[in-house]
Amino acid sequence: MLSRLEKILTDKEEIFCANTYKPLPVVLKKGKGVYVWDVHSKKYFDFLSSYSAVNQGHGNKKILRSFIRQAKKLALTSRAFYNSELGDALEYITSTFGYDKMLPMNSGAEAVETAIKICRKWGYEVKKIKENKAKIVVCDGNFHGRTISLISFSSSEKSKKNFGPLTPGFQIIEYNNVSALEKILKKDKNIAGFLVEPIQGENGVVVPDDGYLSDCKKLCEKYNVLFIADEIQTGICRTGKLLASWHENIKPDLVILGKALSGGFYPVSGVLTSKKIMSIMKVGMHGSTFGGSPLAGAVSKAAIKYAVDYNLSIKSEVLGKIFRDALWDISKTRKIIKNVRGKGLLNAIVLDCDVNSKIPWEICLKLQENGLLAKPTQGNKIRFAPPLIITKRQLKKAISIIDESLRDF
Ligand code: IF1
Repeated sequence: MLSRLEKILTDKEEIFCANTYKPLPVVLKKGKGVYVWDVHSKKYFDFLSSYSAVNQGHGNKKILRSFIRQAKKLALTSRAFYNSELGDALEYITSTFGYDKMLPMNSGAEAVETAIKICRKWGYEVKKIKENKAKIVVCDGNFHGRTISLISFSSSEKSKKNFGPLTPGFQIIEYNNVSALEKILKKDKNIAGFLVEPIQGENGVVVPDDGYLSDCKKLCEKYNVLFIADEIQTGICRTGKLLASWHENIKPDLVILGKALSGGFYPVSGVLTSKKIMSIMKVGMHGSTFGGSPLAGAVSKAAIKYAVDYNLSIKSEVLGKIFRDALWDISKTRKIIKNVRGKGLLNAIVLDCDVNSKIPWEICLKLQENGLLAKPTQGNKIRFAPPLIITKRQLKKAISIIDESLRDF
């Protein structure tokens, strides 16, 4: 039940903002580390981390310091001029991820669109696909963002209805099915790229079989197709490695980053690739007002440096295992849990209820009452993704809240 103050604030949002969301009935005003506080100063564990944008924790001191220092000096120049931060930041970021170059953008969707442009151009100018014939293979259950081109290849009819005409040039295959990829690559010589999430976040934290990604990468090499990993949600230590692709020791041709690339302070995204592939993007072919700003450079360098210096991958790996083991344990008495899945600190429970059931939402309301914020995804799953700086002690407390909240379901 919302208080009077919360009602005033949520009504304002309802009246003046496009109504494209159904938020949990909580009004947040402060965040620190793994916690957020509502307008009545009630404290919650943030188990969504803004969909893995706040891996480094709310109000991360190191990133904040860098953000404020740069914002005070110079936030934006446009790319019409050089700036003192970008080159230094991208030198650090590209070397950390093992690539030669990055094309900096702002939102994740923009970075996916950018990767599609690079892939298509490579298809025409390097693979010599006939003009306007290039295709990119994607997976059913994908989520890559909400622009017209990106929803064009969504497998959810709801997300594309009445937004047409849709962008052509995409083929959808089954996720986690290597032979489906082999079949299409064998048949169609106009395939320029394969765009895939190493773990499907929005689809309910769907983890593919071990070897799926490496088998697909080998097929892409065999058929001269670019392997494009969308690591916007799985990247930056979320799954227990700096990139989720590294669990299978593969090096995607293009890696797409976003979200925690700035620790949640400022929209920063980008596409990492080799000098050879990026060389096809010439002056005037792409850009953005804020992309590669001095503020983006300073914040993203600080965000990645923090993730590396504080070993967030190892924390995520170790604590994620503890978390999943605990959820399996809870499932012995909380029969509503049908499955537990995830990698590192990107996890979800699959509930034993229909995808249209109200139970997941009611469980999230109960979690909220007990001091933990999470949201259902794809009907009967609840994603649990705390900031990676969570301590073992805090995780244990959160696990007891989840256990307690599931008691009556
Ligand atoms: C919302 C979903 C998650 C992403 C991957 C690209 C993007 C996203 C793998 C686009 C963004 C966000 C969008 C956000 C909610 C959240 C989300 F529910 F929408 F699908 F995480 F699963 N690739 N995901 O996860 O990045 O343009 O948003 O910066 O739209 O409310 P973006």
